[in-house]
Amino acid sequence: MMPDLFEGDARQALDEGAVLLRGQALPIDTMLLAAIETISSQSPFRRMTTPGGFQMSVAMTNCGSVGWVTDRSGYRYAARDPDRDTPWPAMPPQFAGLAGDAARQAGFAGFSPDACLINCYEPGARLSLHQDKDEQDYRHPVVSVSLGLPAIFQFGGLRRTDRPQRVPLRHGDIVVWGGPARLAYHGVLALKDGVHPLVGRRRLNLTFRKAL
Ligand code: MD3
Ligand code: FE
Repeated sequence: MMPDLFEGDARQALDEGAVLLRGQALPIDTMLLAAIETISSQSPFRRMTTPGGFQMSVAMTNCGSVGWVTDRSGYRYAARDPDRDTPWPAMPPQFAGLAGDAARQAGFAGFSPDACLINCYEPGARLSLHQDKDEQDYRHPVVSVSLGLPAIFQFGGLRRTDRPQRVPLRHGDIVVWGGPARLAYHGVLALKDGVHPLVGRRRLNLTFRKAL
């Protein structure tokens, strides 16, 4: 049986629970970019401060009923944009649809995200190795969508010291992280300079989560 052919068969297992859907967001890239433009015109990208007092090199915003934030008091999901004291922009239905489809293809039927963190990398920006642990139920996967300049993503094991693998993530790639991969350490190496024809001199990454 070859059920994967129904989905175009660009599926690649990176590890147990981690499924790469190469190029699967390409057909809707302009819709995603237009929606990110609208969202960031309402809740602009900003470089947040970590609890340790460092300013992140990645600029972030969110859409959805809650958004991920960090400041001197810690990391958390918040219902309001702290810079504007307003709710985050709503998650466009096409975003939730894309994330649900991707999760289903990776074996996580019924994924319904309530938060979408949008990361903006300019050349030199990076994300050091971390775990995503601020969500309530780790049985839900995280779905990520890469747009713009390519980046080297690294992901390791459940301990920070596990040697990470390096995977290039390109415009249109979707990755679903669930099961044993859900709590894997991961990060992004410093973005190399370049210009993407649609996105310009940056990389955008959407991560869909069910936080609550
Ligand atoms: C593996 N973002 O926002 S996406 C993050 O490219 C984050 O901006 C990166 O790590 C980025 O927290 C990586 C891939 C990713 C996202 C979430 C994960 C991989 C993950 C959660 C658990 C395991
Ligand atoms: Fe992460």
